Amino acid sequence: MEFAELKKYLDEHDRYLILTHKSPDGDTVGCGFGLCSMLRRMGKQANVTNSEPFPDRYSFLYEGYYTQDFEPQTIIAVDIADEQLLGSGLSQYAGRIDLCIDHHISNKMFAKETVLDASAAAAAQIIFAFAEDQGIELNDIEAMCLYTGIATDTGCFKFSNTTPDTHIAAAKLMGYDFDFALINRKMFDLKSRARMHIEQMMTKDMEFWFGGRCTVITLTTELMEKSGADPAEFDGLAQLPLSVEGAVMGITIKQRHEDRFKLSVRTTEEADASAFCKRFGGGGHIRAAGCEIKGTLEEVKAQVKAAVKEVLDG
Ligand SMILES: [Mn+2]
Repeated sequence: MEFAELKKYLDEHDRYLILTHKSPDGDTVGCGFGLCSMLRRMGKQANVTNSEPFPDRYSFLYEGYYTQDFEPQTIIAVDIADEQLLGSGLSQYAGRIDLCIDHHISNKMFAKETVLDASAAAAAQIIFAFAEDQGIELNDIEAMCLYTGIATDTGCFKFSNTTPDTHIAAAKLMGYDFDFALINRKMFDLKSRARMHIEQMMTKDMEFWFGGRCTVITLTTELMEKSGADPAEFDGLAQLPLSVEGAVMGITIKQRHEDRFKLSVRTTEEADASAFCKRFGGGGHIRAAGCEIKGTLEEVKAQVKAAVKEVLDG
């Protein structure tokens, strides 16, 4: 669907329910509340929802939001590539989504109408482009929501999905009145004390194999329990080992069960993470992949070390 058709579609329909994906990120939440506000200003009824309550982390995106009382007629999904991502709380909408606005090349085309631009760094970048193309003036809150979506999906404009268009969209959004520096601090710099403590432990016990060309951190269930931190605090550690200078491979070994470990592998252009994980029946992308290995921690480490040696020697 082109932008002009999308505008016509939004004008002709009403009673919108906007669905966001499970384990919500800044893009899906930003798109949800940004689009909801735009629709309400167009004189439409609109609500936003998620499988679970929206995380506190994004509370600044829905501060003034209130639920409107109406029976939903038009179901929109934002930043959702697959109906599986609706989560159990929204699974009743599977098969009845009217419109999907997304930027994932893997989109399953499950909605009756789809606005898809896989070159956009964030779904929020598509909504911004739509508003600009159709002469829809944004307000400060909508601009803040869309900016947050773009900033979070690009890792604060660091990931390779960032394009000149991404920066142009962000630059125009920064012209509105909201505190982008505070948002980026909240999204990228601030961490809980528990998280800081976990990173401290991980850094302290980091192993440097083969002269530091492979760095390894290990998360045992014992260590995770002892920390007393929420399990979610252990997510997203995989990037940590590769941040050490000289590392070509960064491996995070996380205990799943007594004798089962999950590996997250990150690599620079000198090694293929996906090929490495395939050896153990896993897979993924060339720079980021994963697999599971059975055995005691010692056995798993020995196997992994032997495989790493082959990769680094090869
Ligand atoms: Mn996204």
